[in-house]
Amino acid sequence: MTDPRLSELARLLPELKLSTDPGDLEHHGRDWTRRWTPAPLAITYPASIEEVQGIVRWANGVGVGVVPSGGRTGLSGGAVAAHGEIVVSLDRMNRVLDFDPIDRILTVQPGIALEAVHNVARERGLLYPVDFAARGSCQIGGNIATNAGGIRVIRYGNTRQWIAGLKVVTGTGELLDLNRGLVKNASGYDLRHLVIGSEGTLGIVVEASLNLTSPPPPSQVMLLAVPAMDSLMRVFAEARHRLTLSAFEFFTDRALHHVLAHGAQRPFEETHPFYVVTEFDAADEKAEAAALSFFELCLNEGWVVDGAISSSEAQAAALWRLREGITESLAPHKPYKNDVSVRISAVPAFMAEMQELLSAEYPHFDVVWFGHIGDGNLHINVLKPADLDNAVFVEQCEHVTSLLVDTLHRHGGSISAEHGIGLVKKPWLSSVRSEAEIALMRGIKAVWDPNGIMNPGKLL
Ligand code: 2HG
Ligand code: ZN
Repeated sequence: MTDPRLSELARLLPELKLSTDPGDLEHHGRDWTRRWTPAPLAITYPASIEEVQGIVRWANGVGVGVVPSGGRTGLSGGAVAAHGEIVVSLDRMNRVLDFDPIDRILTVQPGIALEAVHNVARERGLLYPVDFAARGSCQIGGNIATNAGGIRVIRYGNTRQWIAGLKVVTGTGELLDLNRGLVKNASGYDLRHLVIGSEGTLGIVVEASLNLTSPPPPSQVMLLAVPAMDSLMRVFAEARHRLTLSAFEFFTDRALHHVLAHGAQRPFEETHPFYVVTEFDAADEKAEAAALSFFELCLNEGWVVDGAISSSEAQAAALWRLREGITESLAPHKPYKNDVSVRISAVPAFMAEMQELLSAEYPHFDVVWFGHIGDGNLHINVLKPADLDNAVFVEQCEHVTSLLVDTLHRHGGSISAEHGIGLVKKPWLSSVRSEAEIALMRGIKAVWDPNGIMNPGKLL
């Protein structure tokens, strides 16, 4: 280790696992956004809160940026280390620390995978309800730092709703123990909620207490073929009225085209403009009958032209695969991603305006729409035409984003619904947050992280 700053770190924390191996720098220096070339100074793998504090104190002393690193499944560049930062990988801090059945609180280290949290909760007869396709790779610390959403927000809310307490190492290396699992705590600013969604810019989550809940009754999954966006809104209103929903997702024929090309099974013979995947409680015959009468109504009204309903877990999983496999199926086409939200009622007008703008200016682009339409959250992936130069593609996509920003502005929407601002959406932060809000955010950052070392360049 030739860098004197790293020798100093090794001297201060002799037990700390540290790597400058090029493979590790490459692996831990980036997330699922592939736009930046990783160039961290080194990767650290702390095994304790004290080691995390030690790293942050050292970084303040030598003026090195600190990039917290979880599963790095983010899509906004929030975990990229491209400027000689020290990466703090939480991979080794992945244990379950405590479970209290009276409180129904599970206390974990930040590096535990979301799927492992699901499994531990299930073994206790309970549910941790935040869920999305990256469950096997993403880590709870990253979920908290980004206030992760996903496919069950419609029923259970975002990660924020499930955090009973947090231990956080601030940008000065101080350890905060926030809320301690209390249900009621009316003692001033709730700093826990500042950390949730702060994208690693205020501190590092080093322990989390998660609220668990009762699992829902058995469910069914329905796939619906929908001829028009207005019909889709009617289907949604009716589903919400008649069923107890735990998900209401949509995708377009282009999305289906790509998942099928990636190996999924074709659900219907014909293709249709839109598809809905919805999951709802189906505890007994009465609930199943309600689902069928909902389907019949949609069919009779012409809002739906075809449908399939799961009658086993395997069938439910196969229907879910059509929606959850989309991101993976698009990856080889180097997609430029946008993740936006508008009020649910504004979705049809917003989408129609955007599609008109896109087909006028970029008729050669394959634009794939899908997402959590029951939350007003749409994912818009523009795929790179094979013959288009990458730099030109990115330039044109940034213009697409500015079209989106204008359209979103008219509909009161947001440029980031659940993926965060990170590096990718930073140029557009001021389109959704006022000058006064951004000034307050900067002020808060300066108090938590006076030397500006925490995840530098992200968000603000
Ligand atoms: C999803 O909902 C994820 O599947 C990824 O948020 C979205 O790939 C995307 O654009
Ligand atoms: Zn999503």
